[in-house]
Amino acid sequence: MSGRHAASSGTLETIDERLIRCGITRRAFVQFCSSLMIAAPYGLAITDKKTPEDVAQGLGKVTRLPVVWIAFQDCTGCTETLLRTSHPDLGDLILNIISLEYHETLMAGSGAQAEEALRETVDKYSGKYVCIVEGSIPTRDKGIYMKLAGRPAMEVLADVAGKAGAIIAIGSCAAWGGIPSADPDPTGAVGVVDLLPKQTIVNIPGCPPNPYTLLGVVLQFADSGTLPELDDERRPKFAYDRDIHEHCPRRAHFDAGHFVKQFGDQGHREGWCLYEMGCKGPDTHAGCSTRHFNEIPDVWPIGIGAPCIGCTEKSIAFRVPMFKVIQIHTRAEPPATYAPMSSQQGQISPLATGLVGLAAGALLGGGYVASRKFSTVPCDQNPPGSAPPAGPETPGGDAGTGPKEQA
Ligand code: FSX
Ligand code: SF4
Ligand code: F3S
Repeated sequence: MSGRHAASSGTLETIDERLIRCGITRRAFVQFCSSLMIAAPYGLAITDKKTPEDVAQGLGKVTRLPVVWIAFQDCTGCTETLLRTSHPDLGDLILNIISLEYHETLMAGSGAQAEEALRETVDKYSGKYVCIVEGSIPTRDKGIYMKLAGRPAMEVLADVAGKAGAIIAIGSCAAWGGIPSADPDPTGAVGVVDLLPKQTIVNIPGCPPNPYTLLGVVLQFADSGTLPELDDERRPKFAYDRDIHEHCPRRAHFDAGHFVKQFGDQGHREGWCLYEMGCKGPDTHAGCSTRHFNEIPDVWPIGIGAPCIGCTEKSIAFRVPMFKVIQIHTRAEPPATYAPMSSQQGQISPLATGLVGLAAGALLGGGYVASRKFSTVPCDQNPPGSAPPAGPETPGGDAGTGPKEQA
């Protein structure tokens, strides 16, 4: 179904009409479009090879897509990530770009009134709306662990998602079970795809995911009725095709063999690599290292000094302990733009630092500064891939037991 087709029903406005009516400036909309382009540098039809003004012009003509948002076992983090922007106007703008017809957390009505609103929306836009599902669905004991208006969540899902034009499972809970499915999984929590395997479903895992990924998918669907290309896990490739490690700002320290050994140690304070603290970045596909949260630079796990827990990966987050060191399966080559920083043993070559000083005409001063920068904490003599790392003193309490690798 196409958003433009929906326009012919005469019931929904275009994005331009809505923004003008609500007094939202063109500048704010163009800024939003430029953020969307950063989140989806390629692979999203609405932003491909365009300028922010082109994107704004194209999107302005699109009919606002009716969205029905249902929530099951979750923490509401996915809703928060969409609306908890660093400037409140952006949250407003987002709600004007899509037509959020039903969302239990955000709507004023409750009880029978809310139920009525859901029924009306589903009937009115049957086959045309996008159903966004947040949270996992309990299946144990016939799904009795979560009911809405007396109906098990499984039944609500089949009814509401079943009549949608497309389904988006937002967050790791809706994509594959997430936190509620962690051992011992008391409710038999599963993702949408487990219950509706034949439906058109886009998974946007992350706990929470980046909101621009969701908006990109919704807007492409509104514009052309198509979905972006997906990977084997049904994740949009434009947002999940690279691993965190590829563009991590700490990658140079990984290559140089500089590893944090304990939270708060000198290496941690200097921003060294968190691999030995259990960082799952090398095996985790997501754009967090280049697309930070809340539009604030460095607001993402590694940016604030915490290891990536692999929240977008079904086989890692809430399955592999947070601080356990993993074996790397998808080692990325250093980007070509990085100058080589380490010898094969993972140490800075004294010759290299000396030459830098010589070239600057200040051998002693330059060499001293360079050696201070890299030598306050000894480099790891056994970088990943050469020999097992020494066991970090992790909060899990299993320090000193040697390598703790994922099977
Ligand atoms: Fe929370 Fe969403 Fe995590 Fe789950 O995100 S941020 S527990 S993925 O369903 O609200
Ligand atoms: Fe960054 Fe983690 Fe890779 Fe280290 S292991 S470079 S902290 S992604
Ligand atoms: Fe999740 Fe790792 Fe990004 S924990 S938010 S995928 S840095």
